[in-house]
Amino acid sequence: KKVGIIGVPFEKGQKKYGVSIAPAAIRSAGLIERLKEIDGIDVKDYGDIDIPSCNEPVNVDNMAHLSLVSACNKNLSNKVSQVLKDERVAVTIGGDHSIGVGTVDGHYRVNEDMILIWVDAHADINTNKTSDSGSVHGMPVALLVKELSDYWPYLPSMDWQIPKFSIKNLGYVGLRSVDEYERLAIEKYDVPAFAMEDIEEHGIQKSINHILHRIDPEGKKPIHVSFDIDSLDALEAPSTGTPVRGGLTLREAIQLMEIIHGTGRLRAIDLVEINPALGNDADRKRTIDAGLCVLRAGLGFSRRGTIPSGILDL
Ligand code: DIR
Ligand code: MN
Ligand code: MN
Ligand code: MN
Repeated sequence: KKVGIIGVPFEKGQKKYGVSIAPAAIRSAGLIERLKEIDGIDVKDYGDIDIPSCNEPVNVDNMAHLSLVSACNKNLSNKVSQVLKDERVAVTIGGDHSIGVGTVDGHYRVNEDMILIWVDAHADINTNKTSDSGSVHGMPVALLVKELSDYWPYLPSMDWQIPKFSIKNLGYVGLRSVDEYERLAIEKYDVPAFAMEDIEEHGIQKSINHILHRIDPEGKKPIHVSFDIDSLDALEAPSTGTPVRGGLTLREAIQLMEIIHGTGRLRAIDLVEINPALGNDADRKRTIDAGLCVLRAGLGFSRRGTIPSGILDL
C-alpha cells in the first residue's frame, strides 16, 4: 500500500486564523509515524505545496480571496496528479475546504471515472450568489461540478480549472447545516445525501454502502473522500472553524473509512478544516488525534490488531 502525503497550509477560503498551521501541527503530532504503524504501508511525504502569499487580486462579488484560492489550488491539483501517477494514494492535509477544488481537479485529471464522497456537516455547494459568507470553503463542490457551471459568473484566474466532474458521481455523509439553495441543488440533482437523520435511521454501514451502490453500481470506480473534520461531532473535534453539534461519532467515522478502504478503491483522501489555533490544548490534541484515526482507518489500519509478519500458519 503506497501513500503520498501533501500538506496545504492554506486558510484564505474562510475567515479565521489557524487552519494554515494544521499541516505542521499534524506532522508534529506524529502523522508519518502513526501512518507507518499500518501493516504493509509505504509512506512518502511530498511536503507542503507552495502557497502564494500575495498576487493580483481579482474582484468577484461575494467571493473572498479568489485569486489566492485559485493559485493555491492550481499548484495542488498538479501535485495530486503527480502523487496519483506515482501510484500512491493521495493524502492531502489542509487547510480549509476550498482546497477540495485542487484535490478533486487533480484526481479527475488522472481518473476521469472517479467518484467523490464529501464527508461534512456542510454541503459546500454554494455559489457566490447563494453564499451567506462569501467564503470559498462553502463553494468547492459548486466549482467542481459541470452541472452548476452555468450558475457562475466568469471567474478570472480560474481558467485552469474546467469543471468536468459530474454531480452524478457525488455523495454526501454527515450533513446537518445546509443552506437553502444548497438543499435545492441536492434535491434538484437527486444527490445521494446521508444527513445525520438518515445516519440515525440506517446506520453508517448501510448509509455508505447505499451511496457507493447508487453512484457506482458495478463497484469499479476510484474513490475520493473529502473529509471535513467538522463532520465529526463538536465533542470529538472541537478545534475547527464552524463546529456543528450532533455530528458523527469518531467510531462512525472510523467505520465509514474502514468500509471505504475495504473496497480496495480508495485513491485520495483530503483531511481539512482542523484549526489548531482554536480551543485549548486538550481540544487541539483531541481534534488532531481524531483526524489521524480517520486517516489510519482509510489507509488500512485494523482495530483487530496486526499479526507479526512471517507467522502465517496459526
Ligand atoms: C456555510 C458554511 N454554508 C458557507 N460552510 C462551511 O459559508 O457557505 N463549510 N463551514 O465547511
Ligand atoms: Mn467543508
Ligand atoms: Mn464543514
Ligand atoms: Mn447560511
